[in-house]
Amino acid sequence: MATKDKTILFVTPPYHCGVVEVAGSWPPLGLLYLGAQARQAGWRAEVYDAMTLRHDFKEITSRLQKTEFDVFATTAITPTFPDAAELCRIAKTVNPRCTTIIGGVHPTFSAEEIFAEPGGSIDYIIAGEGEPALYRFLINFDDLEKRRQSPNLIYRDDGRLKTNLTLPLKKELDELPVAWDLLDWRNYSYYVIPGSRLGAVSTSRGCSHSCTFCSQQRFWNKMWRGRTPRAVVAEIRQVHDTYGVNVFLLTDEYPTYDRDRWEEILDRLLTEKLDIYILMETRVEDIVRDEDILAKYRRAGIVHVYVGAEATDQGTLDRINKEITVADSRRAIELIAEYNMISETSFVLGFPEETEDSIEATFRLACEFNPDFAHFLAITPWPYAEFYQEVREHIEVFDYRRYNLIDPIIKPKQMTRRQVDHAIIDCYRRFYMPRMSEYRKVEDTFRRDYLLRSMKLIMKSSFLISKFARLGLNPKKLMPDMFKA
Ligand code: B12
Ligand code: SF4
Repeated sequence: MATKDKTILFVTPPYHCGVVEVAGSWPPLGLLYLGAQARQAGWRAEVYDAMTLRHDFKEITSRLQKTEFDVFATTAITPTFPDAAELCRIAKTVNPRCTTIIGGVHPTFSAEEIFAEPGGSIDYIIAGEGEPALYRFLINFDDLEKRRQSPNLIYRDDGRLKTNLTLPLKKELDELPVAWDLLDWRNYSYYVIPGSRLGAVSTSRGCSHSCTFCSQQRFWNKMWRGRTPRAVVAEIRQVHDTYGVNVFLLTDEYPTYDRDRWEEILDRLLTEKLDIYILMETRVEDIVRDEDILAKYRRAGIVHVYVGAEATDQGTLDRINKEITVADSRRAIELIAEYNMISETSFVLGFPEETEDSIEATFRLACEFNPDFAHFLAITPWPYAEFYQEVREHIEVFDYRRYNLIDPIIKPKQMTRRQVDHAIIDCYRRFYMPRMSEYRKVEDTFRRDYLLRSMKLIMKSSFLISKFARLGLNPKKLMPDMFKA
């Protein structure tokens, strides 16, 4: 065991763009896994969730001035990277003796760009799965030579990029502890269920599929690893009993990959008789496969299922290698509703071949699929995803803050980005406007309240309001009902 008196401070980038975050304030689960490793290495760990607290850089600076830390750690996906880099700059200004580290999908694959210029504020990237690598880094910290030999480390030395050996992915995920006590749980809530406390649990990591636009399959080496049902359900019970969490997001890319394991998780949840709600994402063909146990999903607490339909024509699905059929997407959405769960899906628009007509065709089919919630997203080429090279010549936006699935990044051959932006907001407007009155008529009170509250949150969210404004529309006038308390 190395140092006992050093502190690692984890801070979330204060980036906001709407969509998912309109529904709740979400715990930064990855940092809780990492905090537990820091403790195992003999360090003190602190999590400052600036994003959830909605602190701006000024407030963050003043908080850092009052905090002692030796290592400053942050995390980044592509849209949050510029803010994460700014956090490191502030940390170095406030505390020039600190060491800054960053991890997550964007830095893992963008080291060359990040270290292109000398004199940046990021000392080290810890690439890939963070736990074992961070542990070794902190254990080695006091000896600079050893520290620099830590696995998964990328840094700049003498103007050159140094990349260390990569650790294999951990086989036994159950062995990874989570430092749940690092959060102030009062800050986390799922706004759709009033008075709720929101937690996050990871039952598995990775995905074996190869969708070309996706960053996650590459990050986890196209490998799926699952935890045991016993450990997953014990953790849910513990977080529920200790912190009063009653809504759980499953953060997995693909929780249902192994049907036997998944069904055992459901069975164990049923045995526990917890009064909880679960939100999850999975693939459409698994919902179709699981028709015989969907009633069990619902009884175990699953209330909201997101499935990535992505497109309504087989050509586009094949082009992005989604490996699903349009028929399965349609059926999955029907089944989720049939078993009284809320269905959510997204349709990505703005491919190079997109036209006003193809968007209209997607919109019409999206209405036919009839999910409870549809998102019309701008296809976003993560710079390290296979899809990026395919569309490279059509990319017009290079500011990563806008790589958020909301702002069009690609200019289709026959449309402007502005037209794509307008088409997206028009899809939202036409999809949601008729639904308010339909949702009011839903008989099941849980379902009705859930739908109405979610709709209000979506419509009041800043990303839609600013999109509407760009079209010269005022959602308050278009949908006054949504803005009533
Ligand atoms: C939960 C979640 C959120 C939460 C974030 C809560 C939080 N503060 O963490 C909310 C709902 C706010 C959110 C919002 C958005 N999200 Co999100 N989100 C997820 C989700 C479902 C799970 C993330 C998670 O908790 N994973 C579990 C933990 C254990 O893994 P992890 O975070 O990757 O961390 C591990 C490693 O990455 C690494 N690591 C990470 N950070 C660090 C730091 C250090 C120092 C080290 C050493 C290691 C390290 O070690 C960790 C442990 O192994 C992922 C999809 C997925 N299945 O991963 C999408 C995902 C990350 N989100 C994504 C996107 C695009 C967004 C939005 C832009 C969407 C939108 N328009 O609303 C916004 C951005 C808002 C914002 N400020 O972040 C994309 C990112 C794509 C990309 N390559 O950039 C993903 C991958 C989804 C997707 N389909 O593509 N999201
Ligand atoms: S199924 Fe989901 S997680 Fe898996 S590769 Fe496709 S988009 Fe990525």
